Amino acid sequence: MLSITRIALAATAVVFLGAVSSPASANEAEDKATCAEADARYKELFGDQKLPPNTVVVTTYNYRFCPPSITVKAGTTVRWINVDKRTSHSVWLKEAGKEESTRFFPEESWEIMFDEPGKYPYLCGPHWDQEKMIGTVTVE
Ligand SMILES: [Cu+2]
Repeated sequence: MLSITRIALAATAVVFLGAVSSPASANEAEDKATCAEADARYKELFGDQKLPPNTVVVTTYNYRFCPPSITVKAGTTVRWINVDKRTSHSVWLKEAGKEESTRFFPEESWEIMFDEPGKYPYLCGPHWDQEKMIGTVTVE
């Protein structure tokens, strides 16, 4: 009697853990795959483009910012480049009290220089709500 209860509890624990951990890792794997595609698109489109000094690139692709989180030094310009085929995106540093950027279309970009250390979460205006297209810039 006792051992049956133990087995049942153990089985419940496994099912519970599985339910909690698998959706998160599935999303993470999906995001990684999306960003790998975005990197390939970027290389195809802009592979030999020289960036100005102190500039880093974040791509927008398939409703994701790639990479979604970056850490930069104060004085760095972040350039968001759209490597999608037909969707436009924006960058909205809403928590920092900024206005939403203009929408940038495939192969277009938008950029801003970060000179104040801090954590800057941002959204894509048209896609943050439905698609959870969000990112963070941490400035050191
Ligand atoms: Cu978007």
